[in-house]
Amino acid sequence: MSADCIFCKIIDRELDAEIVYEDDHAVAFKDINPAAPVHILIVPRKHIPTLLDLEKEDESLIGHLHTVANKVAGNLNLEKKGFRVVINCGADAGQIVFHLHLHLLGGRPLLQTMAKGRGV
Ligand code: DGP
Repeated sequence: MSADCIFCKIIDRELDAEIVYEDDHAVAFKDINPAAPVHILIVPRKHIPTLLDLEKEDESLIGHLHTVANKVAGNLNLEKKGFRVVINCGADAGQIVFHLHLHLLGGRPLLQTMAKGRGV
């Protein structure tokens, strides 16, 4: 846990969030500023600031986060129409929370959002 990390606080229930899934290694909750009808953040319980901070030992964890994304997408009935999974890394990608997270986006066609720059 990192003391001033908002996602660590959500994981530890010090901050409120609408949690839709959790297990021993990951927590998934609704984004506070959704860019699509479905916008879920999937975070590891382990505090890893960015994708660049992944270590060899985290390889199974990053795979697990994608499995969780699939599970949550299934729970929210996104399998048929599809969805997008995005990781922002660093300033040019617009990363604002420095606790590694996957954005799971769906519920509408998303091609236009990439063109407009809010593919998240
Ligand atoms: P990124 O740009 O990849 O770092 O996206 C961070 C996302 O986190 C952004 O879409 C908004 C969301 N977010 C920021 N603060 C909070 C919060 O306190 N609660 C929730 N649920 N989401 C948050």
